Parts: sequence; structure tokens; C-alpha cells
Amino acid sequence: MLLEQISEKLQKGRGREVEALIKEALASGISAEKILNDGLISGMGVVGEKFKSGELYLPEVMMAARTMDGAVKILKPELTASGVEPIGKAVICTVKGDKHDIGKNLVKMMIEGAGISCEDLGVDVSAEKVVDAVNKTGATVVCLSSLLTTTMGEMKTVIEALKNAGIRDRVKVMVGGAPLSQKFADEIGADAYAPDAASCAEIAKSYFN
Ligand code: B1M
Repeated sequence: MLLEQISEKLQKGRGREVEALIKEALASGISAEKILNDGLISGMGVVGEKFKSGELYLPEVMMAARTMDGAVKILKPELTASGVEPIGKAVICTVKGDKHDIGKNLVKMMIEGAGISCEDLGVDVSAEKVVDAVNKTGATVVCLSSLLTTTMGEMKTVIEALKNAGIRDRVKVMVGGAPLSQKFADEIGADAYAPDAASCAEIAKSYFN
């Protein structure tokens, strides 16, 4: 019931009400993972469907996105471990042309929660910037996010740029985002496809064992 309410209020962009409901849900013993998956992410899914069908417009989607940001901040301490020595380094970004960052931010949070330090390059990031960041940080995992069918191809551009810079073999390239699939990841020569933030953190962690 509380999770349904969280989903519904998120769809309406009611930030304060969502935050109060989340606190109530946590206090009643519902896990942060369940609130994230069955309340917030499922609510954003409905927003996407309604946007597609023309029932919601861009400003309403932006309100929901802002609400999601605030909600995730409340859950962050529950979802991440702190004070642990990092087991490795990753860089993460949303690829060039794409400004969606909610999924990327969740992935970053879960990766850090798995004990991996993660340099966030932000959104709309060129392949050259990814190469620079790998060289500067010495990261051995690169996480790329894309939410648009029109920007998925940029992931291949990043992989090519890593090859051209002679550092492809030094890094594992992981890709994710709603329009992606394992098939696409295989086609572009990525090392892994992660359908969600939790599995991304799990796969990334396995590279350091
Ligand atoms: Co946009 N948008 N949007 N949008 N938006 C989609 C993606 C869309 C599917 C909506 C729709 O039509 N149904 C559609 C894309 C259609 C297509 O490509 N075929 C779309 C469109 C068209 C657009 C614009 C072009 C609209 C316009 O301007 N006319 C525009 C593009 C701007 C740009 O990027 N250049 C645009 C803008 C926006 C807002 C700014 C309003 C806002 C983004 C706010 C923000 O991110 N700060 C927004 C939103 C919120 C969405 C929807 C509704 C929700 C996305 C989201 O945050 N989901 C989305 C519809 C949908 O996806 N159903 C939509 C919640 C999030 C937790 O899930 O990001 O999938 P997700 O992340 C998951 C997994 O995918 C995975 O883990 C995450 C958590 O488990 N994952 C990774 C993600 N990244 C990963 C990286 C990894 C691993 C796993 O690394 C290895």
C-alpha cells in the first residue's frame, strides 16, 4: 500500500509527500531496495508510458524526475556502505547527446556501495572525455549509460576510442540503460550488459575478486 502511494505521488511530482512516505516505509521495516524498485522505479516506468502515450508532458516528467532525485537522497545512506577502503576504481557517464542521469546516478550509488570508487563524468559525455578520465584515474571499469535509441551508438564510439588510445585491454566496459540488451552489448564488443543498478554493482565487483 505504502509502495503504491509512493509510486502514485512520484508520478504526480509530489516531492514532499513522497519523502514523508519513504520515511514512513523505512520506519515500518520496508527495505530501501524494495522502496527503490517497487515504489520509485516502477513509478518512473508509469511516467514513461504516460509520456509516450501523450498523457503526460515534459514539465510533468521533469517534476517526477526531480522528485525521484530527492527520494533517492533519502535512501542513499541505506543503499550504500561507507568508510570502507575501495577495492577498485570505475568511471561512469551518460554518453554524448544524452542527458538522462537518474539511472546512472543509481548505478554510481550501488557501485560505491559495493566498495568501488566511482568517478562520475556526468551526462552528454564525449568518447574523448572517457578516454582522458581512464588515463587520469587509472580506472579499470567503465560504465556507460544511454536512455535514447539515438545515443546507444555512442557506446560503440567510446569502445573504438579506447581501442585507438591503446587502452581497451586495460578496462572492462559495461553498458546499461532502458533501450539496451545483451545482444546489443555483444554487437558493440562491450564486456558486460547490466539490466539494473544492483546487477551492475555485482558484475563490477566480480572484476576485482
Ligand atoms: Co526522457 N525519454 N527524454 N526524459 N525519459 C525516455 C528515455 C523515453 C523512453 C520516454 C518515452 O518516450 N516513453 C524516450 C526515449 C525514446 C527513445 O529513445 N526511443 C525519452 C525522450 C524521447 C526524451 C526527450 C528526447 C524528450 C524531448 O525532449 N522531446 C528528451 C531527451 C533529452 C536528452 O537526453 N538529450 C528527454 C528528457 C527527459 C527529462 C529531462 C524530462 C527526464 C530526465 C531527467 C533526468 O534524467 N535527470 C526524462 C525522463 C525522466 C524519462 C523517463 C520517463 C524515465 C527515465 C528514468 O529516469 N527512469 C524515460 C522513460 C523510461 O525509461 N521508461 C524517458 C528511471 C531509471 C531508474 O531507470 O534510467 O532505465 P533507467 O536506469 C535503470 C536501468 O536502465 C539501468 O539501471 C537503472 C536502475 O536500475 N541502467 C544502467 C541505467 N544506466 C545504466 C548504466 C549501466 C548499467 C545499468 O552501466 C553499466
